[in-house]
Amino acid sequence: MDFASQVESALDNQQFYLVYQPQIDFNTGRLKGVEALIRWQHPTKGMISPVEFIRVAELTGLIVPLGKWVMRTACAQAAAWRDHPVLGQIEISVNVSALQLQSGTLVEDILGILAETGLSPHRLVVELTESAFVQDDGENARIMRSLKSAGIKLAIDDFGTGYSCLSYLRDIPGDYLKVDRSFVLELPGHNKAEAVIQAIVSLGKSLDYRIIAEGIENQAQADFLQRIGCDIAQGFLFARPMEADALQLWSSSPH
Ligand code: G
Ligand code: G
Ligand code: MN
Ligand code: NA
Repeated sequence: MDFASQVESALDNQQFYLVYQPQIDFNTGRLKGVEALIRWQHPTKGMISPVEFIRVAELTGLIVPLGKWVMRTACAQAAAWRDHPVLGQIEISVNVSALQLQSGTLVEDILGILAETGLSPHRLVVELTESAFVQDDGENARIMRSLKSAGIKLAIDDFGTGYSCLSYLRDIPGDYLKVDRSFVLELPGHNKAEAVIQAIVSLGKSLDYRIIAEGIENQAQADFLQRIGCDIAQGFLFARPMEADALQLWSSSPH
């Protein structure tokens, strides 16, 4: 069976599952939200990274049903946490591929899933990688505005790596800017990486974005990012992506 067919049958055979990585408010230390991340437990090959199969799913169009599965599973999970004192309040971020935007039904798909699961749109953040805005003829920005007017929040992921024209930051109603991990990796002490991050933070803030730094692995990185005004922290220093049960335990124990 070729790889694309394996992705397709994995969806039918429930080999995919989601893990959730905490995002912490730098100022309050509280849990702000979680990012849902897909995992594939292959029956013979073991764990396969999304880096390997998302691209194949995009090339074959399978990303549309797969992305819908991710959205439905994440929203159903967030809705199921309704009565949990911490997890009942937080936002859930879901990665959406640029190719899902081109399906033409993204907005109605998401609204349908929210209605079906009963999750409030204010609890959902759509994460879209910056490269989705390269060569956007305006259609993607229009989709973003429809999501926004439904009350859904928007994060621009992998910011700083997409070679896109910065003017889109002004044209789309984004809520969060996620500084790409590759910049955080070089902190602290690399003057140029520090300068780039500071520029991203100040640009983002002046356009009313909240800044999320991802890939924070040590305290020195966290201290630097907090000092220059990042709002939200995500990374192994704080917590790894976890399955729902583990997240529930984590959120009710001191950390
Ligand atoms: O979690 P991990 O670091 O293995 O993820 C690797 C890459 O896969 C990241 O770029 C992440 O954005 C992407 N990814 C993880 N889950 C999803 C998903 O549900 N949908 C899409 N489109 N990308 C995902
Ligand atoms: O592209 P995107 O931002 O969606 O990718 C998020 C990915 O980054 C997740 O797959 C997650 O597993 C990974 N990740 C999260 N925190 C860290 C970290 O501190 N270090 C590294 N190396 N990867 C991380
Ligand atoms: Mn992401
Ligand atoms: Na990212």
